[in-house]
Amino acid sequence: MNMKSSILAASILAFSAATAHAEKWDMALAYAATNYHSEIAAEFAAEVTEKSDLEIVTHPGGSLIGGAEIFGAVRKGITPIGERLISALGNDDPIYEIDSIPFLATGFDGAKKLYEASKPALSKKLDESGLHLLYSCPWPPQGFYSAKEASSLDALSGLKFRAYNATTSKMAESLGMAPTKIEAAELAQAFATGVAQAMISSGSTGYDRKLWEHVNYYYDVKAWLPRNMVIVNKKTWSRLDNATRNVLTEAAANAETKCWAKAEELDSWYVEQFKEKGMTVGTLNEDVLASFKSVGGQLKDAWIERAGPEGAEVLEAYEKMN
Ligand code: PCA
Repeated sequence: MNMKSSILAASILAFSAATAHAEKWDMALAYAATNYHSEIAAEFAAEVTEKSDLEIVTHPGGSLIGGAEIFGAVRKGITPIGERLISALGNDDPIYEIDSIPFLATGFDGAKKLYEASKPALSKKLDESGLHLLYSCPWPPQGFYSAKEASSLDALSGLKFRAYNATTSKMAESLGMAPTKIEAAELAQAFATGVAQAMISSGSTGYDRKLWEHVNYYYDVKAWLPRNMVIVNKKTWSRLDNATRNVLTEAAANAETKCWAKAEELDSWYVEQFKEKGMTVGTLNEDVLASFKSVGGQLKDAWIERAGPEGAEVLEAYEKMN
């Protein structure tokens, strides 16, 4: 084939690939393209695109819609599909915060059980809000990053703390730090300019945002495992034919299985990277950990009160699984 005809052939192929799909969805993602959540979302999109009439294109790093706006945007149908950190939605309903109750589920097994126990209530709440749940995937256990050594609570006093939900805000405040909500996409900037000096998050997000360039200490607290969820606008979902819905459901189940396994596989790897980059990695001393747990206990009690009988039912179902 000469050059001209191979270019022609390539453009015919590209044209037919582009027109083979009856519909295209832009999928809004908040986290880095190289993060496993985003990579698996891209694999999910590719599987749907390959097996159905629907093409899904992912937009990581808040490039289409910023993290804080994704939930509302999918709900309103501004974009049909997106991924959001569930616990950031606590103002809408306490059920969204169950995965961030401090020290309730602190490992992958517990987090999985908590997901199973809470999934009916979560799906129901989303459905009432005009959304359909496709899948949900955890972040690794949450640790504490600090510019100062956490030798005591006094040493942490007044540190500017980056929060990603109400639980992290309240936790920081009760521990004497000064919280500000910042999306992961803006983290490197916030730490570089001194807007943030500490945070609670997973090794994953610290790794993505090269936190070792800004803070020296990482404490492997294992405070909880928050999750992201992938949601679709319910009206858009309802008008899909059954075959397309089945492809989406199956691809979502595959993504969910892969994503849980990946999170677990990467957990200790991230922490190893911090050591290699020269961070001081360890666990909190007994006194500071006791303070984290005591504040965590208060937050748990406050959640139980806010969540009422529906929340109690989910917690009971979780406790029965253990
Ligand atoms: N990373 C996300 C949420 C929890 C996590 O581990 C973040 O820091 O925004």
